Amino acid sequence: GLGEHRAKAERMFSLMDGFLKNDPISLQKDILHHVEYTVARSRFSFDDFEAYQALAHTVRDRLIERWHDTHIYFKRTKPKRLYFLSLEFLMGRSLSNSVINLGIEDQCAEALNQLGFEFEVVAEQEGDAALGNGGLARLSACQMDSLATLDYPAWGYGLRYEYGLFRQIIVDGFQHEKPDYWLNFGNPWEIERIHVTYEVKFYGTVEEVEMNGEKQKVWIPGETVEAVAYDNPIPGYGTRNTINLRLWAAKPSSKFDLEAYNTGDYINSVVNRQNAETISNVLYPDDRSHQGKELRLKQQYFFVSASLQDIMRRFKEEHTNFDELPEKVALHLNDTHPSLSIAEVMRMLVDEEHLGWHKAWDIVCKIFSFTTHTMVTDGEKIPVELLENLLPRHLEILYEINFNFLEEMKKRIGLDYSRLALLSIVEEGAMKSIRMANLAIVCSHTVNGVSKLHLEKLKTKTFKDFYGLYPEKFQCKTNGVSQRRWIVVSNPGLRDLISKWLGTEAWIRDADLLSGLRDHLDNADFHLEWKMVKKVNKMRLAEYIEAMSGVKVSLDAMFDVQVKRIHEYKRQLLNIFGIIHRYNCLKNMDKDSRRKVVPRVCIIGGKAAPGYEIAKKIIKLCHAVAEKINNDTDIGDLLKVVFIPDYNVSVAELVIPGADLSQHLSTAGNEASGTGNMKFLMNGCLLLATADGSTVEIIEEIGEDNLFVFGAKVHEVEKRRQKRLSNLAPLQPAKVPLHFARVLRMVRDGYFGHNDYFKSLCETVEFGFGNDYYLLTSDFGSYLEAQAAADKAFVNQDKWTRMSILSVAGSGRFSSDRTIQDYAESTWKISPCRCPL
Ligand code: CR1
Repeated sequence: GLGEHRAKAERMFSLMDGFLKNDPISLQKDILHHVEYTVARSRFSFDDFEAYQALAHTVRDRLIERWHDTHIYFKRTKPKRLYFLSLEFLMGRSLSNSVINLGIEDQCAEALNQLGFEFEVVAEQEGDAALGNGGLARLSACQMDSLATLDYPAWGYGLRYEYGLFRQIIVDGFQHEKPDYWLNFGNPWEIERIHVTYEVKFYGTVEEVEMNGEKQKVWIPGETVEAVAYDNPIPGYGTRNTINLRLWAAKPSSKFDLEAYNTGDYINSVVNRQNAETISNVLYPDDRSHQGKELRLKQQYFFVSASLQDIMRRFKEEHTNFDELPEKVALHLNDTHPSLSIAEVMRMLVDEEHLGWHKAWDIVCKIFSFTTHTMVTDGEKIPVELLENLLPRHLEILYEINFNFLEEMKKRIGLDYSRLALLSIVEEGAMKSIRMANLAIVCSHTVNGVSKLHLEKLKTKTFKDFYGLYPEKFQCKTNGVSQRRWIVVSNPGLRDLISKWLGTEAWIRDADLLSGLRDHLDNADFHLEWKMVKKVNKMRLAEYIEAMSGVKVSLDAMFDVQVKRIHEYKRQLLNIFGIIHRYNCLKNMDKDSRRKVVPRVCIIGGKAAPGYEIAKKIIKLCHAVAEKINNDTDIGDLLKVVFIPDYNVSVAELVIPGADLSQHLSTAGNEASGTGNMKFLMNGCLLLATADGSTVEIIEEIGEDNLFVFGAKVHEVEKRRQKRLSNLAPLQPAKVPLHFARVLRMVRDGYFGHNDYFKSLCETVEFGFGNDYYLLTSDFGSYLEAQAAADKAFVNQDKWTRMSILSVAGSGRFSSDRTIQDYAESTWKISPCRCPL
């Protein structure tokens, strides 16, 4: 009975002796316990890495307590839940973030200290969890942090790739890719749930059967693999709430090789089992294009199927009627990658729950929301041929969704077949395929852009036709980043300074409070401390640069940084051309003029997709230019060029706080949002940027005077491109600015060596070839002016410091807390559910 139950619970609780304690002595005991029983080392002799492992387990225990309490609380209160579906999460390291969010950083540092270790050194032992490519993936990580901190009842779902994003090795200036087998030394931040498994099915046929006198489609699958859950606790800051990121790994199903086994083909049956495991093995390293690969499709469905089985199981545990689904479940599609979810929910509701098509469709249209992260029109597509083979029943469902949709459209817009063809979820043609974006738009109640400018483009260009049909669906949720990760974890000096001058740490949960820094804008002491913090961060970065590349840099120089994925539209080439131009100017100067020059350290970092040749050439050019300039004794400290290899989250945490200036050079209209700009802004680094993506809103917030804006605006870009292409004669040499032509010629003619190799790179900006699609030629002059303005501002350190303070003070709006609250209230319709202490 109930009494017995309670007595048992009480007995258990007294055995547990309450919760784990967080004073330094208790932490120390736990660390030593884990050294001995988890890491299996002697408590008298263990190294930094083993100390890391033991501390990580100590912290993990505390995360698990909170995780449990949060889940029990959610289960009891049954709030509407958000499920955030994303194929990529770039979590980076977890230790520092966890101890900060748990509020036990000082205690941990002290505990380690007494054992003879230093927290910073121990934290450095952790490798990155790099289960994603770039912007989209890091955004997901920041958003998880905000969901937990704001107490939302949310779960993240993703894939547990065994190989994360490749590690970038530079050999002789060329990028090489090394597999990132990140689980090699174990991962204390995950909890393997060997009992949470689902079967995921592939291939096979669809048959029609009679069921209760009605014809029903059933899918008879041909292959089964098992999905195993790995839970990654995500602690909120200033709350007990700790939510879950559940990642799936593929395991061979215990059933599927029975036949082979019975027929005696033992070896083949084992080999087949291994094939199953490859599904979740490796992250695709292309951040923009996915070209109809079967394995990629398998990954997507594997992810979708396991997640939705888990979600539906939980829903059924808590509720009895599917009519309640839209009030209790919000499913968010992070880009088109998880869009198969739509077909899968239909299949579950129609084929398994027998709700009937219309009822199921009605429900589906109320539960999905979608965010797109690209400006590109030509989005993700799945070849019908692949689907037909791998997921035959889903293809039928997609056809039916499309048929109904087109019928409805015919009623609305008439038999305008060219318009209907554009709207269609199915693309006819040489390669018949499913347009994932169209699917996501048709079936979601909300379609979000990631900046105002992005939304505008979605409405007027990319999804113009859909916007005409469903104007109310389209919304803007400007991206944000977590100030916990990007100030508190990565810039402790700035954190202390901000808290001291604001007189509170409340800004860590409420970034709008950062605007209070404006009250001290002209305080000399504040300026002094501000500059000191930057100096210390520059020192850290300088040490790292020297260790990585052997280049010694001067702390008096302006640290100028461009770090992000390498892409033509991001125009790293414009940066390099600017550097070459600066070099030419320095070479032509007399001694006196040189004395007035602001020394620069130009830092570039980022990975190129392995198959993206031009991007790889940009990396090589960067090294070739660095080699030439850094070894020119004539130039000395006036100009240094550094490529930081293997840019990732933990490198970003080091680089961003140490930057004076950061560059965001995308040709206007190409960067959906950009989030790097926000991280630099929060770290008091000035931006040199085009009016693209979210930078437009940064300009709105801090004013044009507090950053260096250059280049064609969005509306000018189209005109310039048109002009260029309609120009029948190839553009006259005279129309290419002289200094641009000169820099280009130097690269093409081998001034930096490798002229054959750089030829195709040069051609991207030459007429008659690539036609300079990204408009480097026409933006070059304006770019150099912005650079000159930055130099000028840097000379006046008072002015620079003011701009830097105003950047941080204006960064509150770019916290992911603001983004998430907006999503929660207007898109997901979920409310905070705060677990009591
Ligand atoms: C966009 O290119 C945006 C992030 C996050 C990127 C970038 O402008 O800030 O998404 N897209 O919304 C991306 O990574 C794979 O696509």
